[in-house]
Amino acid sequence: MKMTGGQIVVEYLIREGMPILFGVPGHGNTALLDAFVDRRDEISLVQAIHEQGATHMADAYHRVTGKASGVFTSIGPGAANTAMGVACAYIDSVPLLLLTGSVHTYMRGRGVLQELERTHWANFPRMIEPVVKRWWQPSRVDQLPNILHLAFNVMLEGRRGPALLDIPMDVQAESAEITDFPEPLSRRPRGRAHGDTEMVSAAAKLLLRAERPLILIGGGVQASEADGVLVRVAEFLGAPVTVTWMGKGAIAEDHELYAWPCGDLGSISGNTLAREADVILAVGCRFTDRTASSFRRGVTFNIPPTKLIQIDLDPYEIGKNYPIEIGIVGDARATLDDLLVSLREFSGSRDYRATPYFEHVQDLKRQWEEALRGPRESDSNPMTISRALVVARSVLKRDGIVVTGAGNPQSQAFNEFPVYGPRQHITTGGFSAMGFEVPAAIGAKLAAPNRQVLAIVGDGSFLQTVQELAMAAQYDIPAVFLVLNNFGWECIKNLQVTQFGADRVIATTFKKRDGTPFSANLAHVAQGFGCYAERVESADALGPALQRAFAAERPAVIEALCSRELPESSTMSTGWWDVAVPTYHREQRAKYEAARSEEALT
Ligand SMILES: Cc1ncc(C[n+]2csc(CCOP(=O)(O)OP(=O)(O)O)c2C)c(N)n1
Ligand SMILES: [Mg+2]
Repeated sequence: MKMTGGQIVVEYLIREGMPILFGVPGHGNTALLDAFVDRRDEISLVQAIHEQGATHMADAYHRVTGKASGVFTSIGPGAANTAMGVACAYIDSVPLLLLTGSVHTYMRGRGVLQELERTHWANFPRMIEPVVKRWWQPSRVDQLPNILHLAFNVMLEGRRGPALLDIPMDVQAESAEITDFPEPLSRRPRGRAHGDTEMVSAAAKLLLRAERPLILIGGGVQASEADGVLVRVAEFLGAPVTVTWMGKGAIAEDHELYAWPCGDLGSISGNTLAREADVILAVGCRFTDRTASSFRRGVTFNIPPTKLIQIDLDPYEIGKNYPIEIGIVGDARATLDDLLVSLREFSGSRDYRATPYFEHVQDLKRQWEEALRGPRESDSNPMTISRALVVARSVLKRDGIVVTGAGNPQSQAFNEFPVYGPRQHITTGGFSAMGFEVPAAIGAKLAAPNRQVLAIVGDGSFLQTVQELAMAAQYDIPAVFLVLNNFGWECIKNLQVTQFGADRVIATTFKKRDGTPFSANLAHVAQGFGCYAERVESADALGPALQRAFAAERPAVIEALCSRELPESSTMSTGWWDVAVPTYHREQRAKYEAARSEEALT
């Protein structure tokens, strides 16, 4: 059958079951988009306002459904605008197919409109190369079927991530005789990668001997849908569970063994249990500085002497930041399934509730709740973010999805806002990127139209991608956006104040030249985009406003004015984070150096 390059792409995406793509057109991809016209009942194209928004939408669509989606852009600026969103997806191992338009093969290097060509012709792929697993730039139409199957295998197999097809305009438009169109599953490995049997049984024995076992979970647990077996392993061992940003939600956070997060932003319970553990079972996590309190010994971890069992699909992560007792390369779910079988072989089930360790875990959890009580119940006006989060949690249904991105809202939701199931806490973990929340909440709502979706977003982050509200209004996507407006990049201001002094605030608050605080009226802005919107000044008014927002059944923004001065403008963090202090701040520098001397990069 004769097919154009565009038709081949569309046919293949449909065969893969890709439901939706997000993007912005240009002259560089009209030939590709034209091929969607005749297939629009089988696959949808959604217009974003900005290509960054499109990538966050596609990314969140996957995080909620587990299905990969795609992004389409023109050449040059349209393609370059995706860099941020593709980077977020890459660092968090999210599959995403990026389809960019590229220079006609016969014009390469001539400097056509929007071509990057001074070091190499048609050079966009090299701009994005560090954040895609692999990229292709076909030169002929008949290369496309093979490239498409490879791109899907690359995105979906092993540690997932984005793939790029940079498709020349002529390749989109010209046709070739395609006789052997690949059936996706005829070329894709199936099943899961199990960990080494001997190592799994060694891990089971070590865990059964442990007196203070702890389970640390990262994004790999969510990606492999290992949440069910993870809870059974935790209950079998009576092991408390702590999480990274990417792991949050894999265990219901009202489970008695849930210990809240560890790390620099982490909780009393998460950090105490992590540093006291004799054995840690870490699954699908990278041990970043944020999880490990910048590797400062004894703050979050004490590895060694704590013995580490690490399970990860990517061998690169094993032993990267801490030495291991046992390292197992494997899919989280398959390997935990095997581990549970092995545990049951060696031991009967135990009544963990009768142990002193369980009592200790409960006691630490109570301490954490107690520590949060002040900011949560604070009457400060404007309200604390902690109080706003309590109100938001009381409104959001149990299976609601919460989306965060950066700043205080992301950190505080991590520590203070319980979620009750996997794929319900959508956040940009590795990149912690401002601008993620608005488009990601839109993508999440499209992915789960029957569930509530709530973005919890700071004013700074909101303003970076606020334009996507127009897209949400255009498509009637009823996500709710709670904007915690503290008139600035408050978490960074707080860092300046606590590290350098109250008189060292620079370039972080939004102020007029005469020093008066400034903010656009974000509710009015949202109304202008066609959203339901309210500005709320007191915590008591927030609950009813959020109820109205969910009832509005169209995109809705609730702007809540929040505290701007410490201590009300922040909350507890019980770990350590290595953020450099200049030597001329002598006192602070001395303290910083003392703390830094306890970091151990092994
Ligand atoms: C794109 C991007 N630029 C800069 C940063 C650094 N940064 C992290 S949080 C933050 C401020 C966030 O402000 P806001 O969203 O208003 O939340 P707040 O901390 O004020 O509550 C900044 C500038 C970032 N994470 N992402
Ligand atoms: Mg702010």
